[in-house]
Amino acid sequence: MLTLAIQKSGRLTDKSMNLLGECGISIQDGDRAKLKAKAKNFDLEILFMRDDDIPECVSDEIADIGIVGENVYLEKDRDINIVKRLGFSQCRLSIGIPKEQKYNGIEDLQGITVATSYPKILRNEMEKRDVEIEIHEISGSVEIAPSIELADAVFDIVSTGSTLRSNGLKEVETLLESEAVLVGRKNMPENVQDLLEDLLFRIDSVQRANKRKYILLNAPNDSIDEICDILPGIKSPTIIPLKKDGWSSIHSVISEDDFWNNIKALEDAGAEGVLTFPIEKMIL
Ligand code: PRT
Ligand code: ZN
Repeated sequence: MLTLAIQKSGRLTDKSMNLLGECGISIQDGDRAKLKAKAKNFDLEILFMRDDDIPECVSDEIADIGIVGENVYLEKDRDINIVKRLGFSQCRLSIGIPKEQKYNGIEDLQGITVATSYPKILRNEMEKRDVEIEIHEISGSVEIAPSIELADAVFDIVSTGSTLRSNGLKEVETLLESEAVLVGRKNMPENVQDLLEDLLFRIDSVQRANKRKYILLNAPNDSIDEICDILPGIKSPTIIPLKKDGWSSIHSVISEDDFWNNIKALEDAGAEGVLTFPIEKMIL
């Protein structure tokens, strides 16, 4: 059996459960008041816990794998691996200083005191940048530290920046970009490794599909070559003749970015009736 630790209740919980759902794994009882659940159709057990406990739980081999923010993985610094980057719950870890203070560059941070719940990441990142600071570790409400003169600056998670702004701070340096990651323990037994490979295969299919769209459009036959150059397709687009003489329907798969970047070119080439559909899974 494969044992997966996920956050019991927080920003990662729904997205972690959705990912399992997209991988075709349904959970026996969705009652999260319980600490454990089993999958109905995959040899998987789920442990629900605080995100901070997940790296230790994986390094102690209570769980084989876990889903955490990269920030938590790095700060806890356990002997575990990142098995897969998951792309959701993106955020950045940044330095914020009082908004009225002038800022010319990272050298302005030399010698200041910074309040944070991420002392290890902060120390590493500042060492890389050759700037010496004093770190004041606090576990919550980091943003209020400058206003109560506990520190000159803060280092914390930023997403929209509104928490910093509402505490009279401005973001001046991003030291780390983070996203949810699947972490795994070292030296997995072979049967557990096989189950993990199966799960990773499913996650890859879901990630490939999420990045792409199925596109369908109509075009005059003499535009087909030009449109096919714009739409590379998986191997080659499918072309089906329409009842209307001299016209065809072209079907292909396109990335979301390519779609928006090429929509004008498609129109200029004579495409009409352009439709896109989400793809549920893209297996190979
Ligand atoms: O209870 P438990 O310990 O399990 O949860 P938690 O409270 O420690 O974590 P949680 O659920 O808040 O976040 C889990 C993970 O989500 C984090 O470790 C990050 O990897 C990721 N994440 C993504 C975020 C945010 N975005 C985020 N905006 N984590 C926290 N925030 C907070 C941040 O702490 C700050 O207070 O949101 C505020 C900043 O947001 P903006 O939009 O105002 O800039
Ligand atoms: Zn936490």
